[in-house]
Parts: sequence; structure tokens; C-alpha cells
Amino acid sequence: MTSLVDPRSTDPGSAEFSGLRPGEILTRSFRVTAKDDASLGEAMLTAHARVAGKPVASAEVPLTIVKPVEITGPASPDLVAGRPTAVAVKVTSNLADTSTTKVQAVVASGWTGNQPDLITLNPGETKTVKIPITPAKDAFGNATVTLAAKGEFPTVSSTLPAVVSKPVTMVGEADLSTHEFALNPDRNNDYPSVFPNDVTFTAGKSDPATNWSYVQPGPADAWAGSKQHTFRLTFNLGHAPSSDLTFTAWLYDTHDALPPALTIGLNGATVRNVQTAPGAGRGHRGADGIKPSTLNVTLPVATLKSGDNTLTVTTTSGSWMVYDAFGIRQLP
Ligand SMILES: [Ca+2]
Repeated sequence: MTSLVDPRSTDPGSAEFSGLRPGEILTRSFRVTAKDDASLGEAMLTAHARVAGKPVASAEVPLTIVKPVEITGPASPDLVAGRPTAVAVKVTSNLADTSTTKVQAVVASGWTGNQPDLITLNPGETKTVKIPITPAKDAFGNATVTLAAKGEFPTVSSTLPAVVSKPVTMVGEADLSTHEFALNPDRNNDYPSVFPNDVTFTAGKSDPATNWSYVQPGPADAWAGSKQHTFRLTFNLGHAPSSDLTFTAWLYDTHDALPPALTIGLNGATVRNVQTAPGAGRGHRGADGIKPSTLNVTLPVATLKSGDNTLTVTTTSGSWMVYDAFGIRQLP
């Protein structure tokens, strides 16, 4: 008979080998469950063999104790007060059986962060879930978000430092979807006919569903005339701000080999030239496998004024980018 010592349980608890002939080797498998409070990492189990109830041999079996599931989120979620931002959370099962897990964000009072769907994971499988997290309307600065995975196992959690900004003007939701914009999800070839003069948009007045194209082409895109394209965003400030603001584009995806270089202008002056991050090159087709990124451009306080301000985004080289959301905000 062979048994294992220390874990919460083994299945079976022991195994009998009867009729074992001289020199014969038999193998039995045990399923081992660690205690809920077991330390993670290397562990040693001892297998004992007894004959007629008397111990005759033992062997040490090295094991590694892991969490039932692993959850990882962004290093520091970038959130906007009073607005939902989709936080992508990866969940990997270390369990031996198919399991059902609820992944949720545990957030402060006044915040919301629910993930309504249960996910089913096969052993070793990784899935990414999008959890919309909405900070309280008056939140600003550093905050903490805890991600938790619950199921028929001890709850696994991961605490992340988050940063909450104050929205000034927001268009669309950072929900890892292009659904709120014109031509979504894959009508990029219609861009030249629908937007022959590119995009001109007034925050609070224009409708993103018809006035803002989900895709902004670049000079490398023959389907859009192989030329630079400028998107214009006019936003109103009730009074001149007392600190810098930031233009943020939550990009659903960009071209993988030729992500566009941009010139950002404000009220007629160039604010910054910036290179977007390479994406997965799929977002203009609405396909899975996108690689989102966030573009932040500081708008110096001296360049802003009370009343209407006009920001321009020009693709000066490279190919396209696809918008998830964009806006003007104050970073802490
Ligand atoms: Ca969106």
C-alpha cells in the first residue's frame, strides 16, 4: 500500500497492489489536493509503502503548489472618473478538471466593477475577460483595484494600483469595441466615399455613429487615397483650465508593421509629433486578436483657452489606426 502525507487529500487515499510478482512494476496515479492555506512553490510529499501493515520503504515526491487559477490584469489600470473603462483580465486554470469561474473587480464604495458572465475553463486554458470598471464620479488620483476569481476553490485575488483621471470631454466608451463609431466594424473601404473631406467633429453636438469614422487611414493606405488624413475635434471649455489637459485616444488596434505617425495640433499650432504603437493589424476588419494601446498627448495649459478649442490628429506616415474611444481629460 502507498500513501502520501501532508496534502489536504489524495484520491485515492491509498492503493493496494496485490499479486505483485517478483520484479514486476505497477503504477498507480494519485490526485493530490493541497490545503487551502498551503504555501505556494516547491513542496515534498512522502510516499510510504507497507507490506502486511509494516512500513518497508518510502520515497519523496517533489511537487509544485500553484494557485487554482492565475489572474493577471494591466500593471496599472488607467481609469476615468464616472466612466466605464474595460480592463482586460487574463485568467488561466491550473485545475485538473474543467471549472467555472466568476471574475470580478472588488472596488471601493461608489465604484462599479462587475463581470456578469461566468467563464468556463478547461485545464490549462487561458481566457481574457473584459471587466468594465467605473470609478466614482469624484474619484481622482491613485486608487486600488482588486481582481478576484471565485469558484469551487479558494478565492484568488490580485491587487493593482490604478490611476483615475477627470474627464473633460469623452467620446465613446473604452470598452474594447468600435460599436459607437461610423463604418464599424469593417467598412474601411467605404471611408473615401463617406468621409471625402475626412472627419470634423464637435463634442457634445456631433454624433459619433455618423460623424466619426472608426478607422483613421494613413498615407500607406491605397484604399483611402494614399494620403495624409486629418480628424478635427472641437471641444468647449467653460473657462481656461488651470493645468495641462491630455488628449487620449484609446486605440482598438493599429497596423502591425506600419502603425501611423501622427501630428497633433491644437488651435492651429503643432503640439506634438508622435508615433503610435504597433498593433495586431486586424482591427480594421473587426477581427479577434487585436492589440489595443492608449495614446496620451499633453495639451499644455498655455495652448488652451475658454470657449471652443480645436484639436487635429493627422496621420503623417504609415497606415491606419482604429478608435475604441477618445477624449480630453485631466490626469492626476
Ligand atoms: Ca468603444
